[in-house]
Amino acid sequence: MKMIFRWFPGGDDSVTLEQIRQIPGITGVAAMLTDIPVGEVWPLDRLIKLREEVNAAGLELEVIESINVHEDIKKGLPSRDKYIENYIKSIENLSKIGVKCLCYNLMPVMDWLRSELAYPLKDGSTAMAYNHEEVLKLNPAAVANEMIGNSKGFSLPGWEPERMGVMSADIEFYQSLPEEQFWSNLKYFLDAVIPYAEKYDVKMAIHPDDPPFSIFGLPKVINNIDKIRKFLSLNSSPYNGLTICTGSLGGDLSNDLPAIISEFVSQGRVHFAHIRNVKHSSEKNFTESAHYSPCGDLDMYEIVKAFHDNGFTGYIRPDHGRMIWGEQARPGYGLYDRALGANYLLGLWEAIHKSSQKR
Ligand code: DNO
Ligand code: MN
Repeated sequence: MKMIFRWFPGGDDSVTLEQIRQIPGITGVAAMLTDIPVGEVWPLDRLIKLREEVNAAGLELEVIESINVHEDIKKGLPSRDKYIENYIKSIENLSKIGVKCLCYNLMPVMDWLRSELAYPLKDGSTAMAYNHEEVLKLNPAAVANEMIGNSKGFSLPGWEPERMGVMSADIEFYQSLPEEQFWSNLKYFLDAVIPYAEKYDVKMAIHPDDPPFSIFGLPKVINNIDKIRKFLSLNSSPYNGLTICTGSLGGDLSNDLPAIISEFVSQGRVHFAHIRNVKHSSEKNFTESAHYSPCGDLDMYEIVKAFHDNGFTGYIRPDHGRMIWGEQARPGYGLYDRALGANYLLGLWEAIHKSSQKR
């Protein structure tokens, strides 16, 4: 297992590589080129520069999070072949700079969604929150603007401006697309891309849908154990793998995280883990909490143990943190709370590992 940290290059992050390097136990970062329009090839020269910058700070760049998948691929439009070709070319370029794992998602129209980016917690910190009723009240076309406004000038990772403009039309498209057609579009993508992921030795790791329940009638891809089984069976290569994001799947309390982790880690299908905690006030309403188990609904000991005991050898990163100690940063991606999270997770791993050796 390698503990890494998400970092946004190009001056897009208030957290520096030098700071990340000082967090005990962090060996590398998960990064992305934030300015390449979705569907275009990630240029090799830009990737080489990125790797050099990361390596110069004493860190590794083995994980890319994420290359977004063009909507035409998810919709199954004729133009998808050109975008798939570009995606494959990007994977080839990633392999040339030594990337081992590519985190991505196939959520239609939008990546993760929150109703509040700075919800005040009792301890004086703020965290991102999801309130289902509030989200349903939003006019989809206004969602993007609203979130940008709340985020005080930060744009959301993975939300390209041109993608926001066509949001309403896209939502209507998916509302009338038969669910099985959507799944066959995903299979078409996987069957085209996975052989190249194998060839270039870059493991694909799909991120779960966040939140895990349907909004605006959009189909869900990865939100429970059955969907994960279905997705993995679309293409049985181990290069068609998962990012297990505990906070995303944990948005639905009926998801048994240790059972999900055990099943897919033991099959060698999990390559990356985002570990964080959530605290529900009702079934579909939650705030992101500190990583420590008593702060939320998820049992971090059981979660880390499920990874450990099933022989997980991939990458783990702490996920969204709260804003604490007055920090001003990209929502979810400050330094302090994620650093606390990383070291808590490393502590759990060490304890679980040492006690397993004594047994
Ligand atoms: C949120 C992240 C996601 C993730 C993408 C991967 O903070 O976990 O945005 O990077 O879904 O494509
Ligand atoms: Mn995540």
